[in-house]
Amino acid sequence: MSNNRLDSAGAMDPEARIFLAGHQGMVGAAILRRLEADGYSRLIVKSRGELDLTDQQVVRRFFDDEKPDQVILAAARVGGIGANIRFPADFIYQNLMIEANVIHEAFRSGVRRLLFLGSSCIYPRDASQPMTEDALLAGPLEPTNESYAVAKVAGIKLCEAYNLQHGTDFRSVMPTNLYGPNDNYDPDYSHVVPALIRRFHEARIAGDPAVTVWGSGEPQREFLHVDDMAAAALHVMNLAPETWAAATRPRLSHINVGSGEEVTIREMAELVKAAVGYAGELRFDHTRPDGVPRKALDGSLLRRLGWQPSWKLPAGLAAAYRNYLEKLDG
Ligand code: GFB
Repeated sequence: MSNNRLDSAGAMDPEARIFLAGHQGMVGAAILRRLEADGYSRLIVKSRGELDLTDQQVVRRFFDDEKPDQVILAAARVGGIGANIRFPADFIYQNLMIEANVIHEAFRSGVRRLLFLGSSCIYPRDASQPMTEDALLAGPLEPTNESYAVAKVAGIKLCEAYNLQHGTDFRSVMPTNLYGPNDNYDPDYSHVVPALIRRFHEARIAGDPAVTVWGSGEPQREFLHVDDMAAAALHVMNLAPETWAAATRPRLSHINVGSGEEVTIREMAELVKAAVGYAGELRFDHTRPDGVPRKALDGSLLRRLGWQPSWKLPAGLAAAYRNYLEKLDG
């Protein structure tokens, strides 16, 4: 197996040919910006129309032709609580196919290092908070996103299994709830932050007296700006193999990417309301699902390895709202 253009410290060489899967999604686009800013110039990106990652033959041909040095797997079928409840078959099938195809074909074509992006919903619904990496598979999952979570657990376990059987260096990162530029603003199927940005904006323009927030407002969520996530992804990807192995012993698998910025949904609604400059009231729709009551990550392991977030919520939400306005104009 080649050294796949890793430098003497085990980081990715600027000349490495890095396949970034999912560069048009929110996380992938942030990682692409960061890779370009860091001077990586031989990036391989393909739109969904050019490369269907759920199609094994297509993915095999792509790896045979391109032979990338490194892989960052940010492609996934994602969505908020509404989408997870409405499309469980799509979430489990598409994510399993993407992961199995990309991880296996990366291995087949000789890729040594790969980064897989997961989600904090892999942890059990009743895990003690904040959740450490070893909570994985210690109990039942949250039912509203079980399909997605099972697929993401499978992705971690694929990486782990290839490491154990084949000596690869496939790493997984588990981000907390993300927000930022390039988000999906679909009113029914997006995550809470983009949904609220859109709803508060539209209510401000229309002069509506109140805005509806789903659920009780009591669930707690931890939020991370996607640019911080991109920095964390490359930080993990560039850790020396010995450092990564020592940190993730004994299973060589996954690490949390937390922010420590935990708020209730009511508090988040107040923050978005302020960012948008809306003056009306909040109403809570108790017929809508709350999902898991709390989902905070223990991010101390990655902090000990030298990464920390730089965005704070109010500034991050203001920037996210500016991006929403730009998208409306564009
Ligand atoms: O962002 P969200 O869908 O993610 O919802 P989850 C977070 C919380 O916000 C829930 C409340 O308690 C929702 O009830 N909420 C309030 C809203 N108003 C809204 C709204 O207008 N739209 C949305 N979407 N929520 C997802 C998982 O869960 O998190 C995924 O289903 C994934 O699989 C993702 O893990 C990060 O944290 O509840």
